[in-house]
Amino acid sequence: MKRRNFIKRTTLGSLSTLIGAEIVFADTMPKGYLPLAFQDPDPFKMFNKNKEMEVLNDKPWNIEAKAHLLDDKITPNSSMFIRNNGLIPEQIDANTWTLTIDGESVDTPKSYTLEELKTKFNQHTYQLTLECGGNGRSEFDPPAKGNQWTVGAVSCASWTGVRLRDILEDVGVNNDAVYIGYHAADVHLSRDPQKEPISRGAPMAKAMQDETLIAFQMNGKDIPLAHGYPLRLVAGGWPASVSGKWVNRISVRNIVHDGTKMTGTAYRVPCNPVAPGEKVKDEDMCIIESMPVKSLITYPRSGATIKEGKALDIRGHAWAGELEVSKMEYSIDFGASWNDCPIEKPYNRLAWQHFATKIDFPKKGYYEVWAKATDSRGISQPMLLPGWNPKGYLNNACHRIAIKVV
Ligand SMILES: Nc1nc2c(c(=O)[nH]1)N[C@H]1C(S)=C(S)[C@@H](COP(=O)(O)O)O[C@H]1N2
Ligand SMILES: [Mo]
Repeated sequence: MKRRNFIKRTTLGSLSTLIGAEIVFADTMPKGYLPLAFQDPDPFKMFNKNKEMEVLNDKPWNIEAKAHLLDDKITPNSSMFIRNNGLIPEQIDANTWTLTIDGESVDTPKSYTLEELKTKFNQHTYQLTLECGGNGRSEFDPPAKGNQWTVGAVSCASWTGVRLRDILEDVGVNNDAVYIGYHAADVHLSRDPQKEPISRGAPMAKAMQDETLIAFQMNGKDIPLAHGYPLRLVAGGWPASVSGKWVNRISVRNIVHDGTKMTGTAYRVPCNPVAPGEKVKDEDMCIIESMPVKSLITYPRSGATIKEGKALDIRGHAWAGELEVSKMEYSIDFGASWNDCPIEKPYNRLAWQHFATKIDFPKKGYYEVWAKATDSRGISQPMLLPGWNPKGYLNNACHRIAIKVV
């Protein structure tokens, strides 16, 4: 990226200064060659991430948070997970960026500059929970291929933008519209320009919700590059793969969008439960829509110790896709009994909710605190694992932390 251009313009002498040693065989170094000393980028610096984040993959970049890094009510960039299917676009010029609305259900495609989007439509800000469909994948058995996310592929940031609905109404959408599909500027791993790393979407009803935004700000600033600068679709409560980063086109489709990662086992699960490892026919797979109820203890970290006779403060967040979390409970006896835990109302629809309580332990020893949320339909998190599926999606098992009372 910038670094490469910088190297082109840099003399050998200054390269040596940067490396901190003379390049002894500089004469025979190929012209334009980038010394390895500059080839291993530090993802924590490059993306401004907390050093405790876990890099699961560097081609493409996939980085997850740990539970305790998600303690803030609004997730800061420094602890927001990164999930990329391809390569981050390298040349972005916000001044010439456009969003085009097209597709079978649009008679006359229309394009907007960022400036037009910002001035023509009302701006809205929502806190929106974005959880990767594969969060928790590492627990499934038989294991599923893909990034082995544990618990940290979830965030709830504050997103500012304009409603997709307002844009679609401005363009004019025909009655036969069933789905929107996004297209973005990231590059396929093969670098083949004909291929898209990912192009997903949502049914019209989700596209038209108040909270579905075409966002240009995250937490009050330009969206960080890794999270979709300069423009991103944000659809809270659904698998975060629906929230296309670096979006430059949205197609209004008269069929269920058939872009990359909309079919096969990608972001689809068996419509009915299957035995672990079972082969599932393509027609028996359903697209993931609203994410299931889930929670995360963000304080203390697992492994904490506390003095006998003292109460333990715990806190965290819970969310339930399109629904609200109506009850929060914890257990210190491996789920044999449950205690109520106060939980706040969401800041807005599709924002995660915060819980906190104090826990007393009967005597010295090893304990686990298990957290369980229940959604407004009365559905709770499973204690250990939900139903198996081929790609290891939707693991909403109770989060558990270990505590020693000494
Ligand atoms: N253009 C584009 N959008 C994308 C992706 C991608 O690879 N390219 N990944 C998706 C997936 S699978 C997830 S989970 C979220 C991750 O968002 P984040 O990296 O901002 O946390 O972005 C989604 N949007
Ligand atoms: Mo994802």
